[in-house]
Amino acid sequence: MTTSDIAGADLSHVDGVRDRIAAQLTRARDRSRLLTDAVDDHDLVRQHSKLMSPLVWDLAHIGNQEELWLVRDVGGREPVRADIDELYDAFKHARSARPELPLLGPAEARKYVGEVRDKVFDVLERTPLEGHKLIDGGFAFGMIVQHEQQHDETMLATHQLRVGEPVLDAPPPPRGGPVGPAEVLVPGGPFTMGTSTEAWALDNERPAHQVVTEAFFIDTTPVTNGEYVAFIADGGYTDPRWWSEAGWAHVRKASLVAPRFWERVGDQWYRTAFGVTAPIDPRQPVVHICYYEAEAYAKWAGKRLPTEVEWEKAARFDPATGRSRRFPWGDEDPAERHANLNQRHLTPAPVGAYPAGASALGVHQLIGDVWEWTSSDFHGYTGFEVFPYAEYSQVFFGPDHKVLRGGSFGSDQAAVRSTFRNWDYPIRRQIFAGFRCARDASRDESV
Ligand code: AVJ
Ligand code: FE
Repeated sequence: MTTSDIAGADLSHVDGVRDRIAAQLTRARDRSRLLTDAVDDHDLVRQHSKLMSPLVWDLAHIGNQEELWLVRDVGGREPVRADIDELYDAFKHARSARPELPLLGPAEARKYVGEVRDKVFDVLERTPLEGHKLIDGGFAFGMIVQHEQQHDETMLATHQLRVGEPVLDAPPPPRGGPVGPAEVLVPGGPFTMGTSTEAWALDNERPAHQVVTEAFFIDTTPVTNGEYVAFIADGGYTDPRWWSEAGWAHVRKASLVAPRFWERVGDQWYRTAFGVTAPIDPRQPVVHICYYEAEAYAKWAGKRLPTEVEWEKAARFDPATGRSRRFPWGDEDPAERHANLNQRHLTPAPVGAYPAGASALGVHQLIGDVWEWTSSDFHGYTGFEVFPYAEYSQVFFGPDHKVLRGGSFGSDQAAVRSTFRNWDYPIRRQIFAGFRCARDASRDESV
């Protein structure tokens, strides 16, 4: 099985909420299986980076969350394995400590997640999908589908950190194309941010609320490898003028000189992706940079990072109607022509590869390709309510985490929307993160 075998997401022929849930659960499991069957038992139990869990931890954790919410809570059934809850509670053990735990081995973990899944299909058949908030519209099932897909993206990042022969395979992304002007003007005024209606939206995306912005410019595309090389070549990493105080301290301490997984040979930069080393594609969005690098590049370029408000307005605002779309291209679910999602390819696509996915204002590749760092700290919107548990979002609110938007080539469409909010520490580079720039519009530019 290659990664493209798990990428099909057209569920438009599937009738009814129950059948859609079943199809999404199966899609997620196919992907988890692909990512864990691709390597041998040694690679499943070992730690490929202090930043990551052993793959076999992610697998059993996926099953344990599914058991907690769908078998026990929604289903009201007896526990499958109450004895292992503590091992797979992400708050009890740091990722770096997980390899030393008495974890289920690969065969046990596979058996466990299979047993849980069998019970979940039974619960799904017998549960009315309405009547209380946790289950309305199939929410709890949607939350668990997203949880599995989020861990699958994390496991994909573990694969990227793994050293050894390539084990994943996928076709190259579509070719790039024209994108029009380098920047797009987003008009000032109100727009609707967040959602109160998207059935599977998580608590931090809620509620829908009006936000007023000034006019601003946002880049039509994410910053590319070619553009980023110019920053490196101009001495960007050694010039404190471009870095924030925290960014400069970090770049010195961590000795950063280029994006993670890059290496220079003579005059050429190479990048290693999933075990394959090749010259960088100057037209692909840069990936595996931290927040501080994005911030420094933007300053060097005479710009800044967008706030998450600006990012979402550029993605959703339709000036013809004044309303906010579900996705940049409209209200329809992502199709292959719209965005580089679902681990269909193992790399960001060159800019201009998805003209059908551009926003009403003409901004490209907001969804898919690379997560985009914004300048915003992660906070609850006004009217935020914890649902259904504080450990999903609320415990991460505050100045320590920066918001990322849009999803990457490794995000599944079940787990990405224009309202979806991701977050991480500003020093992290193992996630599939890049960025685009923005700038204020001057008075005569904004008319
Ligand atoms: C939303 C991606 C930051 O992986 O830490 C997984 C998602 N929450 N299990 C993470 C999540 C609980 C979360 N992110
Ligand atoms: Fe989790």
